[in-house]
Amino acid sequence: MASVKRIAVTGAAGQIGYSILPRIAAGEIFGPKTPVILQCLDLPVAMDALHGVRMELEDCNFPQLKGMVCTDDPKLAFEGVDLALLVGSTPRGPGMQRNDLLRVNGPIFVEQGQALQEVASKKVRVVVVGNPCNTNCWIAMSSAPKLPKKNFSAMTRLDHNRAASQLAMHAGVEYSQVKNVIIWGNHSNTQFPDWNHAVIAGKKAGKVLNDEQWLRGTFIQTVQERGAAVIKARGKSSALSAASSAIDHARLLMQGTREGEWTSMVVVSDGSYGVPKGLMCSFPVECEEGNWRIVKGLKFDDFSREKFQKSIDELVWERETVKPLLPGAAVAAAETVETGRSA
Ligand code: NAX
Repeated sequence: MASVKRIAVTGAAGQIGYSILPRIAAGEIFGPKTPVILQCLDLPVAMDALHGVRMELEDCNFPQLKGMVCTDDPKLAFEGVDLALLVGSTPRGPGMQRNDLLRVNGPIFVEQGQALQEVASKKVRVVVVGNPCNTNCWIAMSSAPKLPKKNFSAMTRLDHNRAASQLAMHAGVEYSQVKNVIIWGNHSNTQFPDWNHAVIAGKKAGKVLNDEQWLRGTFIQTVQERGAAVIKARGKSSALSAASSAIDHARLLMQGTREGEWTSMVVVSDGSYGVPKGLMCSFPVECEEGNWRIVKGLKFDDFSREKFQKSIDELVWERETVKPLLPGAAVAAAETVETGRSA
């Protein structure tokens, strides 16, 4: 039997929490032979609801589930964890602009980054789902300067899955036939879903579809606006698909991508593809045993470069907007990452 893994989930009483917890408890991230302990965090006001989720998980009799912690204290929730899925945050309310959301959620990720640094395993992998996830991840990473930057990532796998399924449906093939789409940039409607390197049943997607107008227009727009379309249809934001994609993200990170395949993931830029060093940006990555590397050497045409640059510019603006939220020491550490200067 593999050694037990402790997995923290924040916002555990929320919609995504409800969909993701049973899948983690069933062993979908580390594999069915690895026992898990779930360490669930939510706000004090959500403790009754979280207790109900706990009862349901107990009632499932998952053989891999060896224990559960349910708490409103980040230090208890993150104690000794190997993996932390940071899902909980304040949703965007009516009339809220993106910078309002950044300012409301920033302090959550300062506190959680600091708590992770203090009590989590030194090898902890941190995956941010709560929006705006790129910049929340940058805040958490910058608030935990003693943890390696490479241990932090945020989720664009939902956008990646959306892009792949749109290509599959347009081509009339099964979902599994589409590989290597890429989401570049921000998890927002400036993201650039890129089909140029994707393959459908082993052939270049552009050649198989032979429909440049659809790819440059409807495809990009559908993927960028899919979250809003789900809200319009369901009256609630994506939860089942977000949970499923978070499972994909964490499983691929921990168990590895297949030979010749990549996933999209928000990771800290090393300067690749002209993305400022230190920015949390979505790239194509290959993964192995909890580590990722950015796929290098892919080419952009002018159209793609312009789309990607728009998203990079938005990320730079977001980072500037949240910098005042970081405690002084964290700002200095973050600037060291950006400039490569030592403190
Ligand atoms: P819900 O509102 O259903 O649940 C959020 C939960 O987080 C609530 O139970 C709330 O009490 C809790 N929470 C709030 N502040 C907290 C804190 N400081 N510590 C611990 N828990 C806290 O939202 P849900 O639909 O589950 O979505 C969660 C987050 O995922 C949102 O920020 C949402 O925008 C984001 N999403 C990210 C996606 C992505 O692709 N990266 C896609 C889906 C989703 O929209």
